[in-house]
Formats: sequence, C-alpha cells, structure tokens
Amino acid sequence: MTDAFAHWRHVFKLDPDKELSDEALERICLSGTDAVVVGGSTGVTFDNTVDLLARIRRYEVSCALEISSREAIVPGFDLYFVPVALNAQDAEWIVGQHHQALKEYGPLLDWTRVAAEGYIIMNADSAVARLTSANTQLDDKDAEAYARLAEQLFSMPIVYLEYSGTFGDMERVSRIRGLLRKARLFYGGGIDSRDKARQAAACADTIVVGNALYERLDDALATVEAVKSAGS
Ligand code: 1GP
Repeated sequence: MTDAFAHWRHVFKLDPDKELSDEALERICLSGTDAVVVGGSTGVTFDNTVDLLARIRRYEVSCALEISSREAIVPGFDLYFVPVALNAQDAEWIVGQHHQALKEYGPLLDWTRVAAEGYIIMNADSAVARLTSANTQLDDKDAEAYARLAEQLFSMPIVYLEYSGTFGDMERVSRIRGLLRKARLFYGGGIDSRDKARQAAACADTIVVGNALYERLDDALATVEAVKSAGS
C-alpha cells in the first residue's frame, strides 16, 4: 500500500460525469492543491475517466483515481483509492464490487499504488448513501466504532468521513480524528468557502472539496489558500 497521501491537507475531487471547461481545469490543477482525485457515485465510465485523466495530465499535480466502478479502472493514475463503504447495508459496496474487480484485475494490480479508504457515509440525502443503502443513523459511538474498525481491525490507511453535499458536524470530525493513531482522516462535504475550509482543516487531516468546483469555482479555489495558511 502507498502512503503518498500522508501529507496531503487539501484535495479537489473531480467528477468525470460533470462538465468542466479547460480554463476551469487549468485553474484547479495550478491552484496549489495537494492532489486531484477523480471519482463520482454515478455515471462514471472508462471513457469519461480516460478523458479527464488525459486533460489533468497536462499539469504536474498528483492525480488519484477513486475507484467507484470496476468498468472504469483506468491505468496511468499516480494512486488508486479503493473505497469500502463501512456503513453500507448492501454488501456489494463493502466487498462485493471489490471481489469482482480483483477476480478480473487482481494479478495486474500494482499494490504499491493502492490504498483502501474506510468510508463512513453520513448524509442520507447523498447519491453515495442511496447507492450503497447506507445506514446514516449513526450516533457518536457508532461513528467511532466504524473508525476503529477501519483503522485497527482492517488496517486501512484512510478513514473518510463523507458528508457529501452538506457541511458536517465538526465536533464529531474532531473526535474521530482524536482517536485515530495511524490512519489519516479525510473529511468531505459542503466545503464551499474559505471559512468552512479552515474549520474542516482544523478538525481533519485532509479536506476534500468537490461540488463547489462546479457551482462556485472562485470560492472553491480560495479553499486552497485557506488551508495552506492555516498550517498543518
Ligand atoms: C464527495 O467528499 C466529497 O465525495 C466532497 O463533498 O461534493 O460536498 O464537496 P462535496
């Protein structure tokens, strides 16, 4: 497994199923973010993933693929994140898809570029929650138990608190970070301003900015500087 993400503080997540102009992509890739992650819950195909990778490769920024569909595993990324939806009620998204993918690609995989992400899905109203039938009715103890399960039982290098589409409970984010010893805490959801970026960066190791890129590009780009100036 790789730990190339060990010092990332800020990440932009790009959805291959959404349109982005060349100019916007250039601003994103030259923004100073630590990495660009390509991923999405629906409509991700081999073709739209290859297209986006080729466009990102014009720049030097690190580029990871978060594998969401086994039809869309594209070679040529620096890193591959494999999400495991810990609170999914549909086992397809815990081990099912992964099992099928490894049946097909297992012998070809370069494991030095792969890292598992233990996802804890918090927003019932998000595409990922619907897709995985996630049980999002989690109290603090539930969320903490999932974080321990990811880190201690499964030795996952990343715990990902996914509030996709809504800004989360920063106290909870902070508490979970406090109990992790080795795993890195990724936080994503609703970061669309400098202020929210700063708040989230104070509570998580790495913050992920997604939707705002498509809705409020200037504000989304400003999150990079907000995180860098907040330090580590
Ligand atoms: C989505 O966690 C990321 O997977 C980012 O969430 O799109 O709400 O920024 P947003």
